[in-house]
Amino acid sequence: QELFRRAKEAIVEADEEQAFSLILEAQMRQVDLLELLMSGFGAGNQELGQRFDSGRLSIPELVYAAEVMKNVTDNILKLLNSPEKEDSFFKKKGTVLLATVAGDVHDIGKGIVASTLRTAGFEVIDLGCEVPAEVILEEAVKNQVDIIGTSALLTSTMAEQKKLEKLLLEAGQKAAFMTMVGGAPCTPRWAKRIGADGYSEDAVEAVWVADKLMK
Ligand code: B1M
Repeated sequence: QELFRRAKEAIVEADEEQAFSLILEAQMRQVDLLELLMSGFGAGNQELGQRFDSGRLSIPELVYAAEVMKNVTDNILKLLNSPEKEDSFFKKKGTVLLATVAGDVHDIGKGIVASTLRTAGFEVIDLGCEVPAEVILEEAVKNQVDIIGTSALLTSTMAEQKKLEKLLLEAGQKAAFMTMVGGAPCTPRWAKRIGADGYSEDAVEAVWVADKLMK
């Protein structure tokens, strides 16, 4: 779609004004906002990664463009999860606690996972980013959640997901929660190795995995 192409361009060019006007345009044209986020703005975000990788983008440029992506994501997720859209009619499927692990600020993907889970009928408690394993466990117990989901985008912070599994075992809480992991460097093999109950590649699969874990 042409709209998606322009959305991609707005992120690559870090043009926040243009990005926000594209969201309005999409709403008027009744384009699915989640698809606009994933296939349009998300594609721009991927392009940023590639440019950064190949040295065509400096860190300050990446930080600036990522800030635009973050604001765009927050805005779309707010629109998608507005209270009037919330279906209080049906019983919630379960509660999922989400966090990006300690030392890791990447929270764009986790935000999208939170949104798809909410849309699918889960209650989501989002603890944000840079959350230590101890706090994750504490909040999971306090809120009696069903699933703990952690996101890690850096190879160095994946170790925190392992730390959480260890902490759950040590605290005798492993059986009380299902756990799932995600984020670009994670794999099904990693999930299995650390003893997590589920892994998902993207936000759509995350719903499928969460559904399975609730059974
Ligand atoms: Co950073 N960064 N970054 N970064 N950044 C990556 C991850 C990197 C791959 C870029 C690169 O070098 N090619 C690289 C990591 C290398 C590695 O360790 N393997 C990297 C680096 C090195 C860094 C810094 C160290 C750079 C520096 O300062 N030298 C620094 C670290 C800061 C820190 O965390 N302590 C850093 C900083 C940043 C910004 C702040 C500029 C910004 C983050 C802004 C933010 O999130 N608020 C940023 C960004 C934007 C990226 C890239 C370009 C894009 C990440 C993203 O948002 N992807 C990224 C390169 C890339 O991934 N191509 C990169 C889009 C998002 C929708 O996808 O997050 O994968 P993703 O989420 C997906 C799935 O993974 C899955 O579903 C989501 C939606 O489909 N998923 C889950 C995610 N979590 C899940 C949880 C689940 C289930 C599924 O269950 C619980």
